[in-house]
Amino acid sequence: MVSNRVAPIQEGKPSAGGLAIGVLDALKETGGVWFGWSGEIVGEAGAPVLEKAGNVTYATVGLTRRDYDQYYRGFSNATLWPTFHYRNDLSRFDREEYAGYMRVNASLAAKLKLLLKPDDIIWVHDYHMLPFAQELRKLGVENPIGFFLHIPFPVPEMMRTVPPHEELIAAMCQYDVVGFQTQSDQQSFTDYVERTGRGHFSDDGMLQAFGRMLKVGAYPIGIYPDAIAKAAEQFSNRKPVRSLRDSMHGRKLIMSVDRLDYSKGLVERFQAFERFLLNAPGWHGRVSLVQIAPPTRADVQTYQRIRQNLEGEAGRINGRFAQLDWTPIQYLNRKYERNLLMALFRLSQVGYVTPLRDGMNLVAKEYVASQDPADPGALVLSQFAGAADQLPGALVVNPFDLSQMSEALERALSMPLAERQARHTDMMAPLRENNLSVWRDSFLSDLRSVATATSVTEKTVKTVKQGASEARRPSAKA
Ligand code: GDG
Repeated sequence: MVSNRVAPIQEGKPSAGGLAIGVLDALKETGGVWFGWSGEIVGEAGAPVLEKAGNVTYATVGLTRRDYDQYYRGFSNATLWPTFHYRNDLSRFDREEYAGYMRVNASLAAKLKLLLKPDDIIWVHDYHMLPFAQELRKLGVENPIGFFLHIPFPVPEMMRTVPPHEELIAAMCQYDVVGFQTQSDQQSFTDYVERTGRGHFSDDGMLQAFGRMLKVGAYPIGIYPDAIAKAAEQFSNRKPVRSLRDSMHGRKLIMSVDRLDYSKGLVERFQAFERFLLNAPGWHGRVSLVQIAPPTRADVQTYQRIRQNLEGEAGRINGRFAQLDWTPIQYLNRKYERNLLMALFRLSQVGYVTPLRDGMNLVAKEYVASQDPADPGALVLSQFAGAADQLPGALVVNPFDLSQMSEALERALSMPLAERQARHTDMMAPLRENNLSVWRDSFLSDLRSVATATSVTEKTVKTVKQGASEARRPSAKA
């Protein structure tokens, strides 16, 4: 596994971030190496440091300040992240940052190469590493290399706002398999390649582009719903959960948990809750919204702005509606232990998950899995989260429509038990069917078979070409 950030998650330690959760859970079962950045800024980037925990070996390297600024803070998080989430108004392009992004990919590829064995298969994750396979190929690495994008892939018009878009797409075509969260992300990618005339699909469904043959597919990431259900139940009596329960005095609870990111639609969510309080005065004093939002990328400027904005909105709305014994919004800007979060989900009556764009959104899936089947909460979910395709029992909303979100909150809070149970059952079935192992195994099985097919084709092509040139070559006798 290769990703920008390697998170050596120790059990019980808080960690926010969907990629880390997914990759670690998927790797723990099979064992393997996880290669990437250690999270440290160093004077000079050295060789990978290896640490083994269970059957996973963590191979990490530091980044210099310049690498961090250009590759991570710059091109990855100030150009690609906003554009891929349809916020090109927040995106900036700087040639030097792009050069830094390419340079770091090349240097990480060279470091990984030192660790590679001939039969390794390499699975690369996310937007920080679009050109990683291309750099490995330049070094002569022929192992199968797959890529999975955890975030949305934008429509071609949006992709073209990133100046080096064509180089990036060409680089992505150096992988053997390119995977997306949803069919529509996959479609956006293939639309780009086909409309620019840079590739076409052959009869066997493989994409031929930029001189390579690759498989493009949708592999929606999952969770382990039964393990989550168990953890949620077991942690239900932990002190912080009990304290929250006691402080609610029988009030209903709406729960939201997100990294503090503008793509998660937090401001709109607070405003829709405000609209709900305006429209439904009967609920005053009877319901609270708890928003947990651990900060991330705090040194990227747009993230500082969203934080200020959100704090302002929470204060304004609370000032407007709070009573001496009731605070409508509890806004907590910190991380919590994972299992505790699941228990908080179980305690609440509504999961309120309304990103403006999201590759998948694991919180929505975790919310459903955490519920008590005898008395489950209802889920209000944005239509722009990949998870909306997979959770048929959710109340799906447009996060830009505050009135619709306000109505959905009211409906969720008043939903009869039988309907909540039916919706919960409808959602648990697909969560079990498409759990995290299915995501991992289907991706890896495609990667193995594509790599085998490609190497057979290449060998055949080589043999045929050799045969042909030998036939043309005049024999010594002649
Ligand atoms: C990216 C894509 C895609 C959150 N706060 C805390 C905490 N979390 C955990 C959640 C969940 C994870 O972090 C967040 O995952 P999401 O999927 O919701 O969002 P991103 O971090 O943006 O993830 C996303 C994902 O990758 C996987 O492919 O679904 O679309 O953007 O698991 O529970 N965990 C702990 N404390 C917290 O305070 N322990």
